[in-house]
Formats: sequence, structure tokens, C-alpha cells
Amino acid sequence: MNHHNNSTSTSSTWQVDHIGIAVALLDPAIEHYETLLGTHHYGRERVSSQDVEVAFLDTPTSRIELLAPLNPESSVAKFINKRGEGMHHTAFLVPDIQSELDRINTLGWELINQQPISGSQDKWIVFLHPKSAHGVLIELCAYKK
Ligand code: CMX
Repeated sequence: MNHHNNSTSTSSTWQVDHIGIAVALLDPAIEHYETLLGTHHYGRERVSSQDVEVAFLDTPTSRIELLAPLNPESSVAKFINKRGEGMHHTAFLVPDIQSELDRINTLGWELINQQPISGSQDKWIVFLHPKSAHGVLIELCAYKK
């Protein structure tokens, strides 16, 4: 069903990959979210490029990423200090991360990374600044080929 008045509109190729939630301590947050969602976590790993440790919980159509800072310099530590724990970013899986980078640059919007960097789950990632997305930190990710 088309939910828009414009009958020519098509769906975006961006797929919600995960919702990132910033937490101070990973272990209690994992336990809490396992109980809340009724599932077990997986994919716990340290992402050194981002100074965070992450863990995932699947839902039928997407997943939650819990992320905790590895050190006080981590952008997640700064986020928690300033705003407290909570929703941190929305990540979209895109078919071609380089063409999305080029498109966003053409639009003049502020990218935090000009080149893809290595993220969790064997993916390339880049971030779009929240001020270029109505206050939401947006991550684009793509599987390493
Ligand atoms: N969501 C929404 N707004 C955010 C935000 C977030 N996650 N993080 C910061 N902001 C806002 C701040 O509130 C601030 O707004 P005001 O200017 O209105 O006060 C503004 O963005 C600037 O924030 P800041 O505290 O001054 O922090 P910096 O500019 O130093 O850094 C950001 C902000 C987004 C550039 C930085 O956090 C960053 O580079 N993030 C991308 C990397 C990242 O978050 N990695 C962790 C995830 C790892 C993973 O998933 O693998």
C-alpha cells in the first residue's frame, strides 16, 4: 500500500539496521534489555575505532545496539556526561556507502567522516552530524565486500 499522496514515490534504499543506545555500563544494560526484549544478546565486541564496546539484540525487523564508552575520551562518554544515557544514533544499511557519501557531500550536509571507517559486525560506517539531520546522529553502514 502506498502511504503517500504522491503515487510516484518509491521506497528508500536505506534499511534501518539498528538503533544505538548509549549506556554507561554494558553488563547491566545487556541484562536489562535481554529481559525487556525477551532475547539474548550477541556480537559483543570492542570497536577500537570508536572507543566503544557494543552488543546487539535482534528484533524481527531490526536490532538494538547497546554501546558503552571504553574511555573518557569516547564520544559516547561525552554524550552520556552531557545528556545522560539514551538514544544515541539511528543506523541505516545502504547498498553503496561511497555513492551515499558523494550524494550527501553534493547536498552540502555535514559528514563527520569523509571516508568509511571500520565498524562492528564487519561493516564500513560513516556518520552524518546531528545538525544535518534534525538533531539525530545518523550512521550509514555497509557490509565489507
Ligand atoms: N545525537 C544527537 N545530538 C548529538 C549527539 C547524538 N548522538 N551527540 C552530540 N549531539 C549534539 C550535542 O548535543 C551538541 O548540540 P548543541 O550544539 O545543540 O549543544 C552538538 O551535537 C555537538 O555536540 P558536542 O557535545 O559538542 O560534541 P562534539 O561536537 O564533540 O561531537 C559528534 C558530536 C556527533 C560529532 C560526535 O559525537 C561524533 O563524532 N559522533 C560520531 C561517532 C560516534 O558517535 N561513535 C560511536 C558509535 C559507535 C558505533 O555504533 O559503532
